[in-house]
Amino acid sequence: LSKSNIQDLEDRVLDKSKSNFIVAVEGNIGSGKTTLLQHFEDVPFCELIDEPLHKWTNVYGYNALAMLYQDPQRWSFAFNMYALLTRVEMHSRPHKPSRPVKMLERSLYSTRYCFVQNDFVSKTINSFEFFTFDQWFNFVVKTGNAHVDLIVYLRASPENCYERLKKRSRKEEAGVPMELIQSLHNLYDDWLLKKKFPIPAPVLLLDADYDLDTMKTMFNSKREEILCGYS
Ligand code: DGT
Repeated sequence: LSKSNIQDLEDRVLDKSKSNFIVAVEGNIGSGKTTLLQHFEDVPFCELIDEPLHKWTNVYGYNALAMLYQDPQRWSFAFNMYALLTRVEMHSRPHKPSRPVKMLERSLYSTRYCFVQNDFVSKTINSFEFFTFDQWFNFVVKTGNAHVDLIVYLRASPENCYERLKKRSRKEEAGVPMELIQSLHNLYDDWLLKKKFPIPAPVLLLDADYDLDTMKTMFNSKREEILCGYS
């Protein structure tokens, strides 16, 4: 984005959103959420809060993400409880005065409706663990610590997500099976398209199956919608 573009964008976005605004970027593993966040990194009125991956790979010296994929039965519950904590931190971090738009990589909602739901259905967590997480989730939502104003859903085919995942070859994700990508894809659709779970904010659906350049052009043309929900 050029400097004059950004100034123009700032005037229009801030005029429309009127106050602080929280955007959650959602989508499967490998759908391109990081690319979207990076695309807006020069926008001075927007604060980017990416996924706390560095925290998950070093929890008091434990690589929790690696443990999760090595033994999901043993570690899913602990991982998701820790994810709940780090996500609440993302949601509730105060807006910086000069940055009224906050853009989050995922939200507490996808931890619950996609990851934890998948763990419960595939039996990597049991009913007691599921209800414990769910009670915490409900409490956090009820007490206003998971607010979002807009969800941007990057929807890519499971095959593309899996390809990208293989290509970037994060060592912790070496054991991620295609079944997980497929299941998360279905759960994202259940939640954000079929509305089988509560949707906390309006959804902007973006087709994320295109190559990088095309995605960047799309992000540019939709920049106002992405940053404040209006074009
Ligand atoms: P991107 O840019 O769309 O490819 O997204 P990434 O890969 O930068 O980030 P993402 O969303 O794939 O998350 C990193 C890893 O953390 C991935 O292996 C999935 C896992 N993960 C993220 N959130 C949760 C969660 O809430 N629960 C569980 N169990 N795993 C999670």
